[in-house]
Amino acid sequence: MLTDLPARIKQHAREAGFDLCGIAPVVDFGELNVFPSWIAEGKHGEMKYMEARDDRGELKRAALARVAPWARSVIVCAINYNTAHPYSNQVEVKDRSRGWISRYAWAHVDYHDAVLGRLKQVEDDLRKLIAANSNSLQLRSYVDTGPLIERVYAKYAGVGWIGKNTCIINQKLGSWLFLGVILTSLELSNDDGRADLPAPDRCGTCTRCIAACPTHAIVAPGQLDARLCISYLTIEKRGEIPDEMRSGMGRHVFGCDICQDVCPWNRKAPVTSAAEFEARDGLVNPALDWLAEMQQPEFREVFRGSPVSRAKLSGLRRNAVIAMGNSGNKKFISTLERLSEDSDPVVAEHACWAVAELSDLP
Ligand code: B12
Ligand code: SF4
Ligand code: SF4
Repeated sequence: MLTDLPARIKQHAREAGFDLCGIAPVVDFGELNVFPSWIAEGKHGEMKYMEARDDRGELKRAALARVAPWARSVIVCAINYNTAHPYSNQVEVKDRSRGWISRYAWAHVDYHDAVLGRLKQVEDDLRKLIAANSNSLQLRSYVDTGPLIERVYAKYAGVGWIGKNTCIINQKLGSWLFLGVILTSLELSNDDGRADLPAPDRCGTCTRCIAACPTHAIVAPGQLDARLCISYLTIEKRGEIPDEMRSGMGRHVFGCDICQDVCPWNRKAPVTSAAEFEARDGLVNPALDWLAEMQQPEFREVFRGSPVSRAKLSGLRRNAVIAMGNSGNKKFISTLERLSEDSDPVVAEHACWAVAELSDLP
């Protein structure tokens, strides 16, 4: 076996365009014990895929050693997706006729494809590198969909610590990072002279993210109730948004960045060098009436290949209508009255709610 393999893997990850790379062993880390109770308490809401179990009835995402018994190490890669545009809490984006799509979803590309393509490149390099030494090499790359909680492995690989907002934060890059993992049958160490594993927690006494979350979704440091999170409500939740959650959503139409925008570790976060994450025209702080009245052909054209397509047209229009109701901007009333008779019953119901919200204003 090549003794400098971990260093070479990290070099290949850099060549593939990743900003960070580390290696974690396949171990039942303590943080994984939180997951079964998180699911049992229903904090995942309607994200049924989180409940997937193996044939022994164990939750797949917390049982990597059982689900992939051949896996010995997890290569964790991260790429910076930050672009030079304002944060959602900055004055430049306070126009009440506009909404917020989260930073990760402004680009032409879906991060799953962008990250997976790079992971495959690292996989290929690795196969070439050790083909002569091993004929039983197994490698499997995942972005989001693997049988593991990526952030826990990222912490033990030294990519960053898990902040109180539950995000992986790197001391130099902040938290605007996409993660991707390669499970491997190789027994790899991460001991390239680093004494800082797992990544030390640098949140200290700060609690800005918890205080800033408008829907109180961070129920304790490092613990999120997804049912209360604007990101879940705008991206994952189908159909009707519970009445009591609507006003807290503000003008968010897809995802939410608040708990990262307020984080001091993102104050000087560098901008990505990956051109594909540059924002598409019109998506930073988009006009709400444009989104609320959008029809399928334009939706397909504007959001082709974008993460926003996950919400589907109906979800995006529903979110835009709620945002209009929260905007305090009475000029939207006539548009909303028209939308309250929309052929999409979800859009129509939320538009009725929004009209009532705006009409009640002095
Ligand atoms: C489901 C999911 C969501 C859900 C639930 C989020 C969540 N916090 O669980 C929703 C839709 C809300 C969501 C939102 C977002 N997501 Co998301 N999401 C995922 C996904 C697919 C699974 C996450 C998961 O397993 N959650 C289960 C819970 C239990 O795990 P957890 O919250 O991470 O909690 C662990 C730790 O916090 C730990 N822990 C740490 N300290 C402490 C302390 C104590 C006391 C305790 C008890 C526990 C604890 O215990 C838990 C493990 O059991 C991952 C990809 C993956 N496969 O891992 C992406 C992922 C986490 N998401 C990501 C992103 C970018 C986002 C958003 C920023 C998108 C946006 N702008 O809207 C937001 C961020 C919201 C937030 N504050 O987390 C990135 C995160 C990158 C990063 N830097 O951390 C990931 C890794 C996707 C990727 N491949 O890049 N997401
Ligand atoms: S993404 Fe928004 S709603 Fe979700 S925890 Fe962070 S601040 Fe709260
Ligand atoms: S805002 Fe403060 S507490 Fe929250 S993740 Fe950032 S440093 Fe940690």
